[in-house]
Amino acid sequence: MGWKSKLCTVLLLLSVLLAVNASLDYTEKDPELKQCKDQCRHQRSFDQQQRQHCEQRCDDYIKQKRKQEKQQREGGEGGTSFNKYDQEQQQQQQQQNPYLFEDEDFETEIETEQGRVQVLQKFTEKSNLLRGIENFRIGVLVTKPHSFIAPHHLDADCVLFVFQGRPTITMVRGEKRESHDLERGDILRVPAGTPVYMINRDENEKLIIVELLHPVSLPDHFEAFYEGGGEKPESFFKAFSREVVEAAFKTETDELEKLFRQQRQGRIVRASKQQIEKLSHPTRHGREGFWPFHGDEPSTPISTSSKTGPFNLFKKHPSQSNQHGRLFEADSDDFEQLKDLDLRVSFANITRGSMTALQFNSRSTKIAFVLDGEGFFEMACPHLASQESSQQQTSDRPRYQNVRGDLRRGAVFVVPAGHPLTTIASRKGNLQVICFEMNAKGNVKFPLAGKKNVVSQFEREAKELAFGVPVTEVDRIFNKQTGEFFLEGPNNQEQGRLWSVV
Ligand SMILES: *[C@@H]1O[C@H](CO)[C@@H](O)[C@H](O)[C@H]1NC(C)=O
Ligand SMILES: [Cu+2]
Repeated sequence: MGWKSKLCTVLLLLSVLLAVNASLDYTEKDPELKQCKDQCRHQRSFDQQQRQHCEQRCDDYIKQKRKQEKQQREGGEGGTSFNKYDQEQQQQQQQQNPYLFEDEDFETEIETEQGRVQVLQKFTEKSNLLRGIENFRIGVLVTKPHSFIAPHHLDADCVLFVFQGRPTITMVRGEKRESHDLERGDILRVPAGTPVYMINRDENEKLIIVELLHPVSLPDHFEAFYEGGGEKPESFFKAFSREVVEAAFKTETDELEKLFRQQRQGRIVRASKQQIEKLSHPTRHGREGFWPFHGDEPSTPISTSSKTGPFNLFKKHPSQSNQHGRLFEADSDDFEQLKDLDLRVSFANITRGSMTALQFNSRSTKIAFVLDGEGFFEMACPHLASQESSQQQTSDRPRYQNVRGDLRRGAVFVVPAGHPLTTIASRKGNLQVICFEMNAKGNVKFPLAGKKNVVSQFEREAKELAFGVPVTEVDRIFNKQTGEFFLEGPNNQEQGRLWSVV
């Protein structure tokens, strides 16, 4: 049987397989995809190219399937909204929710046996409404234990967040080299153009890193440049002409070719236990004393400066904490590396069945990445509503459109400044989200429900004038919820009926 027909059998088999356990990783979120790829890997007769081709076919197949499923879902029903246009509106917004990104919106930049890098499409590719953040990109890196990510530099500033695994990252800064052993909860800035390599020193855990990228050359596009390599990854040295390289290295081409030909395993490879040990460099305070015994030559000093080191989000006191969730935040006061990007990084751990109080950010536009759990968000957006009414020439449409998006691991959603939002965790488990918030300086989070909500701070007369009812009525509603920030969620969310019509 030729390998192509084998592939067909594999795909056929897969299309009848239904219930499989959910896989716990971003690289192969879809159990069907994982299985498909496993099959490719276990075809003995395949050479590497055939295997890759086979895996690519799996990707394409799943993408196609996802698209079809999505189309079907969109024909179906959404939640019930508070206002009277609910059904019609729900259907429309499901089709065109420009604020939600899912699997099929990611592109795979790197994929090897050991790991994968995925980059989210440009924000403006989805919608013009996102052009305020067009200069930012989101990436995800996932590797197996004991991996090595080949040395490279990016033409983009990068702020990374470690969700899982134990990476050691080494950066070359001018004549200095510095390494940082990172752990869960660490944030680190890798300045644009810094040559960097990384390992996952954990023996058992996968590495999961989420990155915010800010390109410095083209506004919305970045590239990686690999110093080392052979056939795969291809080193940028190979782009130069023979004479130039010979002169630059004072070496004959034959010898150079030997050097730049061997590596074939790609940009993420497996490292041995000994190599991992050598590449781990504890430079944290309190662990610095290990240095002379760590096998590092004194001629290449390792920096211990906290100015360039990581900041651990989870070691800071949560800024909000109750039984319904916890919020950890860091801005440039906590971590100077966030200053020139004017960025705040926050991590919300919303307890199962709970929600965040309706609220909005005064200046910040937020990019949120779902690390774990399921749930949904709802947002009020005047932009979408006005786009629609201009098409349909109707004046009795609501001014704010309900934007709702289902959230699951790996989803990304964007919340523009000023937009009221709530995020709800399903009853199945905690919803854990990492957020990058732009325009951090001077931003205020305004609660719209619960303690300290905006309306309760209005003067008596203002309340009456604004709502046209006695102040007691306004206060009765706005003071009833005594929780703050994280609240008990809706009861009947499983049916997808969030607010019932009164
Ligand atoms: C989120 O909360 C759950 C439940 O309290 C906990 O098990 C989990 O470790 C938390 N996540 C993080 C990253 O702290
Ligand atoms: Cu809007």
